[in-house]
Amino acid sequence: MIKKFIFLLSIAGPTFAGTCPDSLESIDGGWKTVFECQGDTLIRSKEIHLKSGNITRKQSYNSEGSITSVDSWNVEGVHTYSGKISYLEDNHFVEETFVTRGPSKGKLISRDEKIGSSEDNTLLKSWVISSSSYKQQAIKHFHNGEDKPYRIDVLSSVGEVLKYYIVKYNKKAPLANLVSEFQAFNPNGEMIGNYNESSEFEVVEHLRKLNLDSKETERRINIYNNTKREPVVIIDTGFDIMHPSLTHKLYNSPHDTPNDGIDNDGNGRIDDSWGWQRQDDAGLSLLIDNRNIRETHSLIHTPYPVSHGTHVASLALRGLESYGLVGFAGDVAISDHLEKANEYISEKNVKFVNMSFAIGYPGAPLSAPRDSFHFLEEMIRSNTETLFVVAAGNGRAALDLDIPGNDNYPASYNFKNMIKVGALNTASLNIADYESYAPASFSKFGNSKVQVFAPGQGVVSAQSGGGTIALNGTSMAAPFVLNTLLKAHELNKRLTTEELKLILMKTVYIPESGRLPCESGGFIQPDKIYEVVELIKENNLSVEEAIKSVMKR
Ligand SMILES: [Ca+2]
Ligand SMILES: [Ca+2]
Repeated sequence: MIKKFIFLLSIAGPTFAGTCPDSLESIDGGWKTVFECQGDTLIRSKEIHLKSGNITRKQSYNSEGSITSVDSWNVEGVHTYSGKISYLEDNHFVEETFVTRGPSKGKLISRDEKIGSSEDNTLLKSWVISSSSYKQQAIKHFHNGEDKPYRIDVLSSVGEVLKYYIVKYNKKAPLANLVSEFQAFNPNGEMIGNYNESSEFEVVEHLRKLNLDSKETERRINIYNNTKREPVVIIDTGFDIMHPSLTHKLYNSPHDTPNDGIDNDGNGRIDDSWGWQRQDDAGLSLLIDNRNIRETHSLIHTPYPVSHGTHVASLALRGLESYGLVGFAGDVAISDHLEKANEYISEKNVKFVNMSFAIGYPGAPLSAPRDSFHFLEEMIRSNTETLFVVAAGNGRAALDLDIPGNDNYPASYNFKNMIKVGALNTASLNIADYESYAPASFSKFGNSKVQVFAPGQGVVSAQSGGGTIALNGTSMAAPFVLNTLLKAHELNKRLTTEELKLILMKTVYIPESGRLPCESGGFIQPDKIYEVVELIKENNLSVEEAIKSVMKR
C-alpha cells in the first residue's frame, strides 16, 4: 500500500520551530521517526517502517523549522511521490511542491502564495513552472476570490520579473480564457505595449497617428493605398493590425472596398479587404466586425499573451512594398476556416501562402477533426501555382518526419508546391558563422519531408501590443524563407513560384561538416538567391544557367 502523503506545515511563530525534540526517537504505530539535530536545532528527520526496516520518509529543515526537502518511499522501499511543503513568508502562506524521485529530484514543480490558514485560504499568486524544464515562466496574480489573474509577470529562468501584463478577459468567451485587452510594462512600470482587440480603427487615420515624420507617413499611406499589390495569405492566430510594422502592409483589396458595409466581391464576407477572422463564424461573437483580424490571446496553452501571427506576418513582409497581408485569423483546426481560405486563394489567384502551424495527424490525440485534414490537403493540392511555405513543426520527441508515425500536417504532405522549413539554431545569417549553424534542438527535420532550414532561434520581430519580441520556432523559419522569396520575386516578377523554389533549393549552404537533415541538405542563402535572380534578369540567362553560374563562384 502506498501511503498518500501531502504534508502541510503551517508555522505559527518561531518559538518552537526548529527546536530539537527531547527524545531523538519516537514510535507511532508501525513507524519509528529518528531526529537529527545540530545543537538545539532540528536539521533532519527519518521515518522508518518497522516491519520492513525501510526508510519511508526523509525531511530536512531550515533554522526556522520549515521543511526544505521531503523524500518519500513506500514500505517496499520504492521512491514514489512528491512532497508538498508550506511556510509563512511576509504573513503569506506559501505552498511548494518538489520532484522527489529520479534525476529531477529537488526541482520545484509548483508554488502558490495564499492568504489565510492551511485549512481556509485564498490564492493570491500562482507560479507557472514548465513541467518539462522546471523553469519558472510566470507569476499569476489574483484578486481576492477571483479565479482569473489580473496581472501576469513574465519570469526569466532565474525567476526575475522581465515584464508584466495587466490583462482583461473577453467576458463573452469565459471558457476560452481570451484576453481582449492588455497593457505590457517593463519592470520599472513603464508601458511598453497596449493591445485592445476591439478599439476603433481606420488605416490611414491610424498611420497619421503613429508619430512618424510626414515623409514616412505619406510613404506608408501610399503603400497601403496601392491596390495593385499582390496578396500574401498568412494563416495564423491573428495579427495586431495597429502595430507600426503591419498597418501599412495590410492588403487593400481592389475586390472588396473596406468600410462600405457591402460585400463588393460577393464572396460572403463584408469588407474582407485584408482577410478575416474565423472566430466570428464559430458562434463566438467576439470581435467587432469581419475585417477584424486581430490576434486573439488565449491563455489556455500559454501563461501570458504571446504574439504569433503578428510576429510571423511582420517577418514575412519585412522590407517589402509590393505585397499586402491577407490575414486568415483564428482556429486552423476548423475545417470551414480552411475551406474558405482555399476559396479565397483560388478565386484571387494568390501565389504565396504562409502556414506556420500544425494540426497533428488524423486520429492523433488533440489533433483536428478529419474534415480539417481534407480541406487542408485540398487547398495545397488544388492550388498548384501557389507556393505554400510551411513550418516543419516543433517538438521534443518524434522530430524525424520521415519516420512513419511522426506525421505532422501540413508539413507531412508531399506536394511540389510546398516548401517545408526547419529551424536553425540562429536568429540571423552571418557568413563568418555558417559552419556553426545546426538544426535547432526543437526543430522537426526529414530528408524527404523537410526541404530547407532557416533561422528560427531567438528571432526578433513584432509583438502584439507594440515593440518586438524574440521567439523560437519553425514558425519563425517559414516566414524568413517566404520573405526571401518575395524579395526575389519583387526583383523579377516574371519568375514562377516553381522557379523560385528551384532557385532556393539549388543555392542552399551545405555545411562542410555534413548535410543537414533535409531534402536540399542545407540552409537558405538569401544573397545567392538574389544574385541568381539578378543574373536571370540582366543577362537573360535561364534559371538553371544562372544557378550554375552563381554556385560555381
Ligand atoms: Ca467580400
Ligand atoms: Ca466592402
